[in-house]
Amino acid sequence: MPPGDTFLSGKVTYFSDSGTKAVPNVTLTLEGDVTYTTTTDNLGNYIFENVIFGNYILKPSKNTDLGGLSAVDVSRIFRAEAGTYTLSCFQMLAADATQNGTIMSTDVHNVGIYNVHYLNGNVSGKCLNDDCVNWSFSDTATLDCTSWPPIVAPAKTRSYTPFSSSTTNQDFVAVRLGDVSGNWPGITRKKRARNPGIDISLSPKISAIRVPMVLSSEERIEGIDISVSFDPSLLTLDDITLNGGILANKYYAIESKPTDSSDIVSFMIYSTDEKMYTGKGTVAYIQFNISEQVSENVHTTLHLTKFDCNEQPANAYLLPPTGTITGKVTLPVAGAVITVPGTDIQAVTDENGLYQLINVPIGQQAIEIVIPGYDEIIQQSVEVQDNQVLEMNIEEQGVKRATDEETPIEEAIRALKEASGM
Ligand SMILES: [Ca+2]
Ligand SMILES: [Ca+2]
Repeated sequence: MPPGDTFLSGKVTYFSDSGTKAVPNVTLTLEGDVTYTTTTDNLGNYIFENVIFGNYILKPSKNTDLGGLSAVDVSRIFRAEAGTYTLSCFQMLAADATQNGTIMSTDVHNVGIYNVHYLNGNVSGKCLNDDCVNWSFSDTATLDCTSWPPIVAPAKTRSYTPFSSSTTNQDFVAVRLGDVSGNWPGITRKKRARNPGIDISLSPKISAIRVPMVLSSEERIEGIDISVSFDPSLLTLDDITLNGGILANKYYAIESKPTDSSDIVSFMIYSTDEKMYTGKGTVAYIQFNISEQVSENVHTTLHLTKFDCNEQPANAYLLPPTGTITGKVTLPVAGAVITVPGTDIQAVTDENGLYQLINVPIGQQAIEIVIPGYDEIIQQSVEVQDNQVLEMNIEEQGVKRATDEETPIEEAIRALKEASGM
């Protein structure tokens, strides 16, 4: 049995996209009298060279490239468990994240928790199953799953008893556990202009804020993955809720990463039924408490660092928290114009002098009032609270009525009219 130029080779591909997707960095261990290891290249190919004849077991393994999980996968595992969504054989292998032969709520839970930690950039200590296995393999691309469950794992190894001549096509099909949709390695983010974020003015009177997250393109929403960065020295995550948004009281659930000292909060929204909502608008609200009561006005910035809808980057943005100002101008005027300088927020009083300004940014705000027949612009300063209605009445006291003097142009027009006998 000369070592000679004997070899054993094959390829590892992913289960989706008809096996066209190569899986690099798979470790292959050929174990026998002698043990060899090698890894797949960027095309998924591997080769053992100069293998000594003898008995061997060939085993693939992988613990890298852990993307591909999302709210869409969680939704599909949830619906498969509920019996409303049908999975292919390989999708069932992916859905059984706990590797116990059945698809259950623990699979939904484990993939969900893993995904929000992955979004947050830290999966250390998080596992999909007791053995912390992330990948599964099959020695064949054609599985028969008509008798499942229980899910029968295909052979994950190849045996050679003995290996006695060079051999090719010793292929494996790889499955990233949890990736039912088959979009591994996940979203590759193009370098794009950094989201400018929203600036929020915090003041001593504000104890909590509520920030809407808006999907601005219409989608049939199966799953959404979101990350928001914030300053943990000023803000503490209180809650994430669908209430008040377009997905409230519909078939959706939220999974979020428990709070820690991180400056990013990640969560996902996944559909729990085939009746999915199609539309755009505010999908959820993040509520923060002000962690240490600020003593004066300070500014803080929130950034939407990820917003993927159905495993694709989506058009989305955060809205600054706002309040409402209502009141009455007690001068006997309709048509007084009330504005928030520097914004396009404006209201005009009705015949009773009543007005309402909505979506006013929270914090200290200057308000300007222009009243017909009065020659000064009234300026007032108010403290706008998150999601609250503030009453501000404007009274005549101190407001100077305009003089009846003609402007030079009016004077010129009158003089012309008089001269022409009109
Ligand atoms: Ca399971
Ligand atoms: Ca996926």
